[in-house]
Amino acid sequence: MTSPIEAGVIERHNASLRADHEADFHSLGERLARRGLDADALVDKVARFTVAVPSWGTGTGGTRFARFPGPGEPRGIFEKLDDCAVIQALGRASPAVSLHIPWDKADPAELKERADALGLRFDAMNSNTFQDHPGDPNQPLSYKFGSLSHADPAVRDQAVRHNVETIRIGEAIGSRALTVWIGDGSNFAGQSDLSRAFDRYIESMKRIVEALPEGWRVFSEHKMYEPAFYSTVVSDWGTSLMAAQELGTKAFCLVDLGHHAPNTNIEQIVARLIRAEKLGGFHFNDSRYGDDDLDAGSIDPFRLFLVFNELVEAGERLDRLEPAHMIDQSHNVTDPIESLIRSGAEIRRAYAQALLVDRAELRGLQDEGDALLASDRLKAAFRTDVEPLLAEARRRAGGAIDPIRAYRASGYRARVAAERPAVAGSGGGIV
Ligand code: LRH
Ligand code: MN
Ligand code: MN
Repeated sequence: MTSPIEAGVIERHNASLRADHEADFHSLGERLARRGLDADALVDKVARFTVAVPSWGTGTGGTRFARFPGPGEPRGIFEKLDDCAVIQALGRASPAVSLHIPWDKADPAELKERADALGLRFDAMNSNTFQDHPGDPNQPLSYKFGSLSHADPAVRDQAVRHNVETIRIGEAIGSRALTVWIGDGSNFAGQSDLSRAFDRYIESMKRIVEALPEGWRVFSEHKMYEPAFYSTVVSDWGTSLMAAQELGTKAFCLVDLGHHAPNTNIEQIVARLIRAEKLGGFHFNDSRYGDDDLDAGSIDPFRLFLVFNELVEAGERLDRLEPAHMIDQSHNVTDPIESLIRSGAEIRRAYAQALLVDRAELRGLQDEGDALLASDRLKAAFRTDVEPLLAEARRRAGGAIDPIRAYRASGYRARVAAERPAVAGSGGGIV
């Protein structure tokens, strides 16, 4: 396996932090033992939890106003994969990459070969019928007025064919799921028939489901608004659940944390989808106002913890669902590699904290109606500094105790900045 991080960087970095880290891990282990928890078992669980990196997150995302690319931006999918390998080498939380087609279109054999060489694999594929693709001979028609729900059957056919093509690429590179997010909707009352648009979406999705290979799943990703501002065809988890139920056993719902109104109780949505056996996966990110695509856990880590609290609470019911964990962020003011390393750790942090909750005690307090202590016990898990557990999981897997510092010490960004000429700084950003 080739690693873009020079051998020895991680070793030297870990050696410099080892003594402090061991003391911190030991002290946390003692405190956890008093609560009946085994630190080593927790490290194992945390190490098994992984989250896929979005290929599109390795470049500076930009907004619709501007994009401010940083040095050494990846110029295509193969350089994006190199950056993903750096994220994995240091953080050890992200062995898989989620691709977006056609942004990442390339010869599948080459994609597979490169990923294998870097020790990476591919998680869910993402199709893209929310933009026009002028250079793509397979997609000459415009998605201005929708894709899978478009009133014109020719546009719907094109959008279905694009999804099938995305599945075929995914098949060739070892993916086993397709995430469908459509921007379809309307900007004016009266512009679109709300019921007929949804009927057309379901009809198109049925054709996509038929094209799924054995063992594959399709995730429908809901989003309240944007780009359509009056109505969106797959606007909420209720719509997404209706679709998944109608589409059958291969169809599931994907929860992108940023796709809800501020203050929405997302953890309750997660609990409901688990109960309906339709939770397919996540796009993790954080937000304050809308689909901000900020770094996971950067604004409201408590909400992220509460989502994980539901996942851990579901136990075996969740294991059967095997939800796909993916990050979906847009980085505008940070080095995307640093953001993605840190987000992987934040997501694991929420998971580790949720593992600390004494479930039997909590249930007892809930049943007794002890609101204060129930909340306090849950908060006690959230308040625990689990950083030594996360660092130990990384270290045991060959990663860095402090991955951001190790990344900066590696000089990777300066090196690729010299190899990858700067890209233009203006023009519309992408999602
Ligand atoms: C839509 C979305 C969806 C896209 C990604 C780029 O807002 O969350 O997942 O594929 O952004
Ligand atoms: Mn998303
Ligand atoms: Mn989004």
